[in-house]
Amino acid sequence: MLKTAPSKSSSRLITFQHDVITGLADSPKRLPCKYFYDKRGSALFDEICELDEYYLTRTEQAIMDRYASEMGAQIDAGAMLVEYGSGSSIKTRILLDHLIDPVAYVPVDISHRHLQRVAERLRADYPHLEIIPVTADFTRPFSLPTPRKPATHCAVYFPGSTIGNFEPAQAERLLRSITERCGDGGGLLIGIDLVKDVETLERAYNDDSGVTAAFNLNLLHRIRDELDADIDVEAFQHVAFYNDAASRIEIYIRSLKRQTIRIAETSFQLDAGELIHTEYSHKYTIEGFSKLAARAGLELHRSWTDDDQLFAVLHLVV
Ligand code: AVJ
Repeated sequence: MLKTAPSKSSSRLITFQHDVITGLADSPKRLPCKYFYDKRGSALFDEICELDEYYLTRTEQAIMDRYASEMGAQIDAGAMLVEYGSGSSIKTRILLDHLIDPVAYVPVDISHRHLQRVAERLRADYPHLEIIPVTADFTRPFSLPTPRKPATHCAVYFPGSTIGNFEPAQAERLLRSITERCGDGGGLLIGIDLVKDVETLERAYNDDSGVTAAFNLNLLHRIRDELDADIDVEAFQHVAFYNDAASRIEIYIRSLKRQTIRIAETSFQLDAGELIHTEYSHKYTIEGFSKLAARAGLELHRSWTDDDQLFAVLHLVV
């Protein structure tokens, strides 16, 4: 038989296994939140976005609906719009509707199949816009495609408070890479979740119907099914709370008993009550975020928020 390089999907699996084993070997234990988004995880996330408790998506969408024409006017003609973590590209549509002669839309997402389906629907709805999906983990270096019509500049759209997943130093590094990618004339349109009362924040990550819990614990299902791991997924629980000092929601998976999980040849011991960190969701003030962005070479140009100041969309320029 011919020897071939590992297929894309098998190398993805190797990376997943490597990241899981590295994270569980760490102390405290952790699992990267980017692995939430397999097919089921992406569907659960879409469900979260519909929850009463989860104000983020609805509020950001309302800001987009209300101000998309103002936002579109900030982005010069001839732009290649690159979206980081595009998911279902729902909020993007209103922006696309208001951009002046964009050259291409490049949704970047880690979930390959979901991205392909979304791109197909966009092509049907925007026949005059080149849609170039890129399957990539935007936290790692990746190259941008060259559109058929040359772009005059690159505008990055980074909605959804995804930046909140990163610790400030990482966020700064990611913003710096966006600055370098965009170059002069480029800019960033970014959605950030604002600091607010603890009750509202904690409710958003502990919904009554348990969708967020299922979303978090889906990570264990993925590890069990894709890595053929030995895990009693019923013996774990979702935990989410606000850390005021760090201005962030912290999400964990708690082991309900002392137990061992096995992945490939490696075993991991968990104590009863032990936490596996899965996600941070940082909350910012507009001022605080602007300072962070300034350190990465981006200057606040405009900001839009809702009447209750729950969420903000910022336009920053290089
Ligand atoms: C997609 C990162 C914005 O932090 O609110 C929702 C993910 N996690 N519920 C967030 C999430 C649990 C979400 N982001």
